[in-house]
Amino acid sequence: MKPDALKAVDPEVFEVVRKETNRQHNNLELIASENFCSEAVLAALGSVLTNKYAEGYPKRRYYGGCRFVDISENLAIERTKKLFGCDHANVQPHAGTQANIAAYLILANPGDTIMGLSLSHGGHLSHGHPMNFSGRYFKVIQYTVNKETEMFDYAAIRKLALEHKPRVIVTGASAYARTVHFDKFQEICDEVGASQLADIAHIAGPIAAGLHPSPIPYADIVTTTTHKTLRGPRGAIIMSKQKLAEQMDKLVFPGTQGGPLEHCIAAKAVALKEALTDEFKEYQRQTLANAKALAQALAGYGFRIVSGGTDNHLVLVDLRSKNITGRDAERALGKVRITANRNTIPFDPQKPFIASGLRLGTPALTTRGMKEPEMKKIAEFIDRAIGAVGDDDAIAGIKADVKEMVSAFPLYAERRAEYARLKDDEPPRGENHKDPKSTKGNAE
Ligand code: DSN
Repeated sequence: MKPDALKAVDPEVFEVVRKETNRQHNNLELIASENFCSEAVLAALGSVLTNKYAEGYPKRRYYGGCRFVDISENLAIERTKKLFGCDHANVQPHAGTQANIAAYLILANPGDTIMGLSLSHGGHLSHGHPMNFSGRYFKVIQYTVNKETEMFDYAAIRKLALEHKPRVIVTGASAYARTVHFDKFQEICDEVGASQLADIAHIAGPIAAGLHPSPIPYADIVTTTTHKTLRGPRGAIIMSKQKLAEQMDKLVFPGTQGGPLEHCIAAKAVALKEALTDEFKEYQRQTLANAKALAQALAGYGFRIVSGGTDNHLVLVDLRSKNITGRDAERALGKVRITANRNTIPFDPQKPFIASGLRLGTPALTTRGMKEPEMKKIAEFIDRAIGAVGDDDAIAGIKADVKEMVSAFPLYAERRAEYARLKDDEPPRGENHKDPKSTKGNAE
């Protein structure tokens, strides 16, 4: 649908989409789990495939008329297998947590013991948090990072596993900047008789590009979202060894989900095709180089980088030396149009809602074409913004510098031009059309 038509049918939602498109262009996006997918991915996502019910799997559906969505779902499956080298792939999970629900139910029974990284040490809600289904239906043992190194201590994890004999050990993280050694985790799994469930949602892109060790040779099940470093639509994928293929498909549908989102699955296929290119490999290399440059530059401004650096796309920053909490830093950055999220640091003295850290990631800005020189400037903007709380002139200065930077790396330019045209086409509204404030929305 052309934006004109959306505007005619629902001007309120049109405004949301217009403003969000401009916001994404006008802000420096440093949320480590976000990215900007391509126009091709968006085209598949916004297609009539959303209309189709296709419960079941290609050639084994419970509805008629599935011959075309069978093709796109098979493409997504085959491309996943090629990209990651897995035996079996299911591309139907609606989101990462849904993928993990199915994975747990294949590997364990409710009440069994599972072991995952604590959320406050960089884990994920679905890795055993007490408020999440994973913490409610399983007995959970949480491992942490080492207090000194702030990295995984495989000897300590082994000791914990030997003590509790979990059925499943979950590997992978949401805020861990160092290499995950899936082979070492597998040695522990083999020793205690556990299955390894690797959740690679954050590092799927570097793994696909061969820049981070892959869990595929080791883990029984690997889950990933498709919208983070993989730069696809919002959704997830499960991969497994052949021996679990049939069971896994049954656990996704009908076990834990109903009808698949065939428009999302087609968009996953497009993103996976993009991920199989050399350009994507180069994009991943630059994302990691940018994270290193950002970490180094921030350290130069006196920020303490958790674990002393990064091996992947994210940087975890301890703000305590700057006398500001994660929550206040997130707000200070928001004022100058830098988007990031507060995050707990290992052994954080603050509650998660306040937090002592910031999690910064480079996937989105690297998609815009930014490189090391921009990362150095962004570290400077961050340092200035954190020092500028309450100083309106300083904030205005940083905001102007951010504006200059984002203007040099346009995002969704054609869409924004179209929205701007529609905005300009609006009939003058009495005296108000002369008021510069009437076009303020364009700069959101
Ligand atoms: N909420 C995601 C993140 O930001 O890492 C994980 O699902």
